[in-house]
Amino acid sequence: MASPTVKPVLRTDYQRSVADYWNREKDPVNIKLGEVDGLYHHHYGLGAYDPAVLEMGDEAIIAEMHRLETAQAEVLLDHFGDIPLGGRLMDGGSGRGGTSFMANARFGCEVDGVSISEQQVAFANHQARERGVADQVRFHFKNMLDTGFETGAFDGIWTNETTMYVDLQQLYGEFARLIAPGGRYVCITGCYNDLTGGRSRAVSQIDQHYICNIHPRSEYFKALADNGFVPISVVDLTPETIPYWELRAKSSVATGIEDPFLTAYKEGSFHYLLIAADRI
Ligand code: GPP
Ligand code: MG
Repeated sequence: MASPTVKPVLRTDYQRSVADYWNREKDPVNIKLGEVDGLYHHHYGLGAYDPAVLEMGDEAIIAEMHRLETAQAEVLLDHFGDIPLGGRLMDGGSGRGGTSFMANARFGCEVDGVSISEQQVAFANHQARERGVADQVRFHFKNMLDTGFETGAFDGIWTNETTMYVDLQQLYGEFARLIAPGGRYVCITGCYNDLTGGRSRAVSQIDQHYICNIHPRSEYFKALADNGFVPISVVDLTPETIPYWELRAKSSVATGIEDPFLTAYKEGSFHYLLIAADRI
């Protein structure tokens, strides 16, 4: 009998280049912030910063940036409402695991994180063991476009700044299969503004920096509707993320991408958007 064909996780040159970037990534802007309390994030921050930190030195600035990044993940998780006891969530593009650990701590649910970076998966599974939650929070070297998880396995899925790496129709086709009817999808993303006409220079600079492909706002709603998702909340988080970028620009861990973000947000060519949508 022929053995079943095992599909590789990385299927395209593009996916291999993205995996390579994240396998090598050890930027202080992420590592130093993670070391504050052991929650390692790969997303930006929300809310006002305390201006006193500017007088207190670098360590205080880094701790404040980390606080804003953790606040961002809390806002994302707020949009799930209640997750039933024994529920199961998936983190699409789970990075070093920060949001997954927060979800497990908040809901007491199981979490499966998927990433195409083997380094990130190994790092996050190590964190899960250190935190004593490896029986509930697991990270997998899987492609979120085709995870191989069973149909209807999840009560909800989120993507925290990862959708700019994938085709949205493929992504939401897979998520529609994975989320049980009545389950919820929550997304925080950066998207470009259809009204300002194509990618601005600043948006193109962000794409180039991260090797990603930022989608227009309209594409999210079309792809969600095409795949059986009905939005319940749409929140423009742009005004709440600008202070994070202003603080980051003043910090020792600035990476050079701060100006394009601030330009894109302030000129209106780019939005930091949250979408919560139910699977019908
Ligand atoms: C941040 O991760 C997110 C991305 C790389 C995706 C791009 C996001 C957009 C909203 C366009 P990170 O925390 O690893 O980035 P950085 O190293 O810059 O902090
Ligand atoms: Mg970061």
